[in-house]
Amino acid sequence: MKVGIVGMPNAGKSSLFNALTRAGVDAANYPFTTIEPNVAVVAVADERLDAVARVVRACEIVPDTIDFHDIAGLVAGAHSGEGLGNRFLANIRETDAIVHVVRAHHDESIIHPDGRVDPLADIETIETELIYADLEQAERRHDRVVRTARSGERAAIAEEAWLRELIGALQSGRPARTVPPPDDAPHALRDLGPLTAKPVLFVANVDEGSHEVPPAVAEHAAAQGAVAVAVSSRIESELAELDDEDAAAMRADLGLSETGLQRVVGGAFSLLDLIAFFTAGEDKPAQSWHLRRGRTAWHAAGEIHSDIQRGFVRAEVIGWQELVDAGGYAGGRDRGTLRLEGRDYQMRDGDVMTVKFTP
Ligand SMILES: Nc1nc2c(ncn2[C@@H]2O[C@H](COP(=O)(O)OP(=O)(O)O)[C@@H](O)[C@H]2O)c(=O)[nH]1
Ligand SMILES: [Mg+2]
Repeated sequence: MKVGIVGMPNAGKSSLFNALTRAGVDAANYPFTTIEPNVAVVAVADERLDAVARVVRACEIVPDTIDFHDIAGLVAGAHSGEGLGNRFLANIRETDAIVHVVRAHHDESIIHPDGRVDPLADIETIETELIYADLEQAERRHDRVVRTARSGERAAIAEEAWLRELIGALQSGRPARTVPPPDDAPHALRDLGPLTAKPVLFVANVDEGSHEVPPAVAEHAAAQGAVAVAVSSRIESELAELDDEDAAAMRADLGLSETGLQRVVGGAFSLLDLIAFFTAGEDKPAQSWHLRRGRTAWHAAGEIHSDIQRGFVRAEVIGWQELVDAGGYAGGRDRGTLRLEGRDYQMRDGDVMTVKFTP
């Protein structure tokens, strides 16, 4: 899962990103992860995975991760810029969700590009850029689809009508998420990948000692069905420099219960309607994975490896709590809580799965 961090210059994106990087995972456990300077790979902590690992005597714990991309260069007019502006837009197009950092702290020593602290105005500046970027993309795509639609192809006709509606919405300042995708052109939304259709988590970068999302930001988020959290990017980046004990003491002093980073990671995670499932075995890693709700054992197998999906025969499935209660797989088999399921079994949150497959 990929999340792009956007916001005005000086909003506090890089400070938040640095804190996330230091809290990041040991890359050795994730051989397929490309380590890039603007990507922070952060583990999604899950106590259920720890319990599963203990009961099956797994050799290590490998939590699933979220990649946070620090996306610089979003300023008013970026959508029309050559080079940097376009490059940054390509970067967010590939993400599953957006974290929108907005300055709400009043430190006068930090310059604001527009010379005033106004979180709602900043949000609107960024959202306008994203809408312009989507509009340009949608118009370009429409020019092409209009020609295939003339051939009478059903999917092209549906896509053309959808693009026209989308262009109208964007022109009147409404985000792409307000226009439902066409039933007859199932790939249209994914092919276009509009930025303003992605789920958004607002992160209000607040004054040290404040824990409140400014009301204007909270209202704006609520109106979109989005979530907003308050974080001090500066404190989080300072806390990330300390060892655990000192950080805990400083948190207690500041009256911060949960880490701001956990709020950001948890918030980003809840944006997508995902469930967790686990794989684990004795002397093997215990691992967590994520899947869109409603997906099947066959889809789950594909998350693990395309070979496992291709050779899928059946899956042994048990709920994590049932596995813990039974003291392991053998106990689950005795109690009948470990079941055999076929490829169409709909995965549930917290399932522990072992796929039998022909290589
Ligand atoms: N006082 C204060 N300063 C901050 C906070 N977050 C970031 N800054 C400062 O604001 C400046 C810009 O922050 P940065 O994270 O680089 O912003 P970016 O341009 O969005 O990446 C830096 O000097 C930070 O130290 C904060 O929560 N409080
Ligand atoms: Mg930056």
